[in-house]
Amino acid sequence: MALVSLMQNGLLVPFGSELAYFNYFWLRDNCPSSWDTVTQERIFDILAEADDLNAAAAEVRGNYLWIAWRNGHESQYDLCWLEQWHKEESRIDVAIRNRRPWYSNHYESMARFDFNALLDRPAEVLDWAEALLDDGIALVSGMPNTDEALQLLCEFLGIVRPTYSGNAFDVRMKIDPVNLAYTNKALELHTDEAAEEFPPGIQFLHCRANEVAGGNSLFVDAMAVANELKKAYPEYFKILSEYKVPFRYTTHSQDVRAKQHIIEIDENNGEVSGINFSQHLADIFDFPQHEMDVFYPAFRKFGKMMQDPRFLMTFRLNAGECIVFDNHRVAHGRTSFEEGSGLRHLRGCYIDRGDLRSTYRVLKARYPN
Ligand code: AKG
Repeated sequence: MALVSLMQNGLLVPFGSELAYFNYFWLRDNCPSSWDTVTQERIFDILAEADDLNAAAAEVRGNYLWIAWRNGHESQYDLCWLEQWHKEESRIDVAIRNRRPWYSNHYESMARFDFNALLDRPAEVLDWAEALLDDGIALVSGMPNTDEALQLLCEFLGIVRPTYSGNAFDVRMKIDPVNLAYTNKALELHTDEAAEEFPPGIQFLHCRANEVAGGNSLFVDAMAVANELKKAYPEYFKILSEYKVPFRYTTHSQDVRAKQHIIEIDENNGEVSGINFSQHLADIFDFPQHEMDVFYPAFRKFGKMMQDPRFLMTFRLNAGECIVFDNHRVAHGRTSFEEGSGLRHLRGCYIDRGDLRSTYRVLKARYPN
């Protein structure tokens, strides 16, 4: 029988020629009896355990590790499960999938879905979620010309996430515009709502009408650009991922401010997880003037790389289409359009990235292939 060695704060389990160490608190916290079988939430209170929590005996029994705790409780752990933790194969996976970079020619190969097909076939929603996780962008066509259609589309993936613009916003020319989107001016590449403490994750832009001369859509995989910046100009990449930049959004009744990293790094794996970029919402950079000497070249290089024809995808959004994209990964904008040349109306809203990942996990478990 394989011998388990009891130590002061944990125990050693033999896996082949290796000895794997497990901490007592971790083991007790994750005893199978710690979980409510219905809600799958933990019902065990580790805080109530003695400070010197300790095993009285432990041994391998068949495929299980058995532990008798000093307070009389007994636990059994599946050895394969423990081995996976030991090999770090069970780390909680937040990001889930690998992101595929894309470039200016992505329009033809962009993942496309039909509103009614999404409505009828939940497995289609899984494909859509995968495309959004991998590429950060997908096009939905066949959208009814209603507010409710957009709300429903969001609800396939999550819950509409309100922002300082409310539950949804209408991009069309307005008499007293509170932001540049509501004019006919060009909108340079940006991510939305960088002035919010937590800028929203997945953005939906439902095109209800686009009859104007001009007004084409611009999209760029800013994650791909950031990774290229990292290779070509590591010192710029460092600056943009370390400095926090102030953003501000003001209306007659709002003054929303937050500081963001231009390039966000995933602290779990050190990879680019997103960006915040908006010249029109950037507030006055407030770090010491001599630091502007290094910051501005980095900021300008990154912004110009996003505009590079190699990265920038341009196309026309048509009535009945909804472009859905990761607002932390994909920067967007539009060209200016001629006033009086027709109607242009886009309706937008957001859900959180976490909602997308959650829906993906649930559907993946339901439709594994
Ligand atoms: C925004 O509302 O943030 C936009 O970028 C609008 C895009 C468009 O008008 O095409």
